[in-house]
Amino acid sequence: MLASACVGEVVAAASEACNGTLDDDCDGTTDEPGSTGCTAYYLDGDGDG
Ligand SMILES: [Ca+2]
Ligand SMILES: [Ca+2]
Repeated sequence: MLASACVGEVVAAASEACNGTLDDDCDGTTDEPGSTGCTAYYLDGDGDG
């Protein structure tokens, strides 16, 4: 399972935020491309660019 604050429901009113860990809108995908603050790439988790 993904680390998430979700309880098994899609939160339609929520927006995915690119925070690296959580499925903010509970759609089953974490930090999907197009999420708020994200590019089409995965977050650079270690910050080395
Ligand atoms: Ca999501
Ligand atoms: Ca997120």
